[in-house]
Amino acid sequence: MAGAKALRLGVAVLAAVTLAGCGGGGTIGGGGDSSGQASKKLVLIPGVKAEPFYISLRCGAEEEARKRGYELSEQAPDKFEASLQTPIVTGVLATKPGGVLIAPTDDKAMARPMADLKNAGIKVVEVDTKVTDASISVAKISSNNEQGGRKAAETLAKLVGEKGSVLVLNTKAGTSTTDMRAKGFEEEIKKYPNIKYLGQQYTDNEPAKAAQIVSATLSANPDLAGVFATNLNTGEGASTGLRNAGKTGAVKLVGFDASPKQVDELRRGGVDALIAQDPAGIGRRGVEQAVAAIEGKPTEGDIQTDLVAITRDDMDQQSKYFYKTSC
Ligand code: T6T
Repeated sequence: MAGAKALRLGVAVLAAVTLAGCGGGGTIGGGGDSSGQASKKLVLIPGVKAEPFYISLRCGAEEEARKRGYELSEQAPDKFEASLQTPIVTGVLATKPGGVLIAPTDDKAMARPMADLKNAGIKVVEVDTKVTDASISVAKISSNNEQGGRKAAETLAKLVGEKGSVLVLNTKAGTSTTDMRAKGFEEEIKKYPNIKYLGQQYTDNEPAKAAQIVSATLSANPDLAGVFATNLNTGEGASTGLRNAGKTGAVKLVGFDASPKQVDELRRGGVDALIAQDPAGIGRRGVEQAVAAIEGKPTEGDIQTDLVAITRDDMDQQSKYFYKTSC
């Protein structure tokens, strides 16, 4: 990207902590053994199994749990689906850990099973996504997703020369993070009068569906100039769709996340910029907040972690933001 420079979003800006003054609850974590001793067991329930963002989040969480003398285990659904995540939560409830770190796969459907954890005295921390009921968790840690969407719009507008049609590929309605990214994008893209916003289409978080939507949109809109893909799977699928249509590099693509596949596409020109999160930082802060709540100390409410926009020009300097496939 000519003249591109690192578009750092926020080591100083977005890592701010919004002190919501949420108490961690004076009582020691309700989860525990028969002696009433608060459990030092934590369970991570990510949105989906074996996916680089959540693997990187787990790496940070495991590191922090080890440091604090807590034991962290993980139980993950095979797909990003509330119908698969709910029975996992119910099963974890029965084991009565001290705390659960969860990325809810639906901002409404997951509230009930998460409230059951809270009502059993288990400290709930939301990592990455969250439910609309803000009373359940003792802390919520995520990227500043709306800001990330705004930065994606600014980056894409620059890439397309502030003209032509652009499309947003979202994942599934009710995923709080990607919905906020799309919202930020939609608000920011209005600032470019010569850019026609085609709206957003949902991919069910399936790369193949993302590729299919790109192909269909290109047929209906020959002036398609750019695409913003709101997460890892959608970005990988969009790269494939553009490649299949012979439009790699001609239609500019801004992705979100930085999986090894996405980084490879960035290097090969299959994607033009990535908005990377700090999943390990989310994991570390999530454990920190769960331990504070279990030990009866104050928690920090809403915590926002770093985001950084990475281009081909600066990717080698930003490699610390590349996601992992193992810890
Ligand atoms: O983008 C991340 C995460 O922030 C989002 O909530 C769901 O999708 C990812 O896990 C990437 O696939």
